[in-house]
Amino acid sequence: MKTIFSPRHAGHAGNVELDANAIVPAYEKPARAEIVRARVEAVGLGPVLEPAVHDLATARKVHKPAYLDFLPTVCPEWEKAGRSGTAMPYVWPTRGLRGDVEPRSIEARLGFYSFDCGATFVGGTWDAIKSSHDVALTAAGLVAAGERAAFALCRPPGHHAGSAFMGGYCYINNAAVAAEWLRDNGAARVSILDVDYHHGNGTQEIFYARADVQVVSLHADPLAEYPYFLGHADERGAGAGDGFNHNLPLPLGTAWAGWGAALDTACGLIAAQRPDALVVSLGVDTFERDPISRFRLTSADYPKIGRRIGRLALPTLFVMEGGYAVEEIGVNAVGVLTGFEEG
Ligand code: OKP
Ligand code: ZN
Repeated sequence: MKTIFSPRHAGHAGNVELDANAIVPAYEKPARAEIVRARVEAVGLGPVLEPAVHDLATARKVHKPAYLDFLPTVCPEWEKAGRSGTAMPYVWPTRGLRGDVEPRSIEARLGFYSFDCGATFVGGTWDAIKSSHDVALTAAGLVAAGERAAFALCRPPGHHAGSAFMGGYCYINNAAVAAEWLRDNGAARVSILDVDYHHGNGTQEIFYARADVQVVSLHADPLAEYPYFLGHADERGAGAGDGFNHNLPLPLGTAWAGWGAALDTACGLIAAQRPDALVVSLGVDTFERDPISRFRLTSADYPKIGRRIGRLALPTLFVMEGGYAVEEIGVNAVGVLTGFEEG
């Protein structure tokens, strides 16, 4: 299968993050994408191609236009305010405050358009966000044109980004934009399977009231794990979308036995939907040695994931999400893809 990859991700570098009690270098760093690309080349998965430049028309259907317009203004405004280094939100309009009035100052607008302090900005961040979006849409185009599968090697990731908020290293929801684009380009029904360790709260929020995009997610139980405030099993969709959202939360410590069984359940739900295309939010932070996660999958398990997804026999777009064990991220992510191709 073809991989779409943009070197422009690399400008999103040197960010810091708040890690419980310290400011540390961001776990979501450029080496992640470089190591995955190197592994794609090492195993000869297929050609690695740069994305075409796409407009934001489809992104404006899944995100609020004012939110998208805000993203490229962050760094210029941060500098105008006399600040430097990593721009990071730190005040939010939570319950009891006004979430309907957009303030003027950049520090307040960062909070207005986020749910945590995990989506940070440096000089190259907007360009990387836009390139990641272009990667997803270019790869979606390959699938729409008849390829069995394509790999969007997106960075930054997207599944925590909702219609009007960023968070958890995510800004534009690449998988959601790709799913929406597939809907507009011949797929009447699309399913999204999110196998990242963390619940894809943004993807769920974007499609929650829709029946044409089914969202199925396997993730760590939000009672115990980030993003904490969404991802429970009783969230089934709303209105026309009732019954089209499926959460399979799993306990911390889950290994292949429990995880593989949940994947089987998820694949059954997708097969029953009979979608015209599948988008996989491919996070490999389910790995036993992931530094911020607590599942116990091994490198030998990732090809099994790909084989099971391959058995669905659907046109499939893989979109890179998380995975922070940088040494093994290439073997694990590409293991899913080679398993898919064998199966
Ligand atoms: C993004 B993706 C560490 C706290 C947790 C958020 C994790 C975001 C994961 N400072 N930070 O789903 O892999
Ligand atoms: Zn994750």
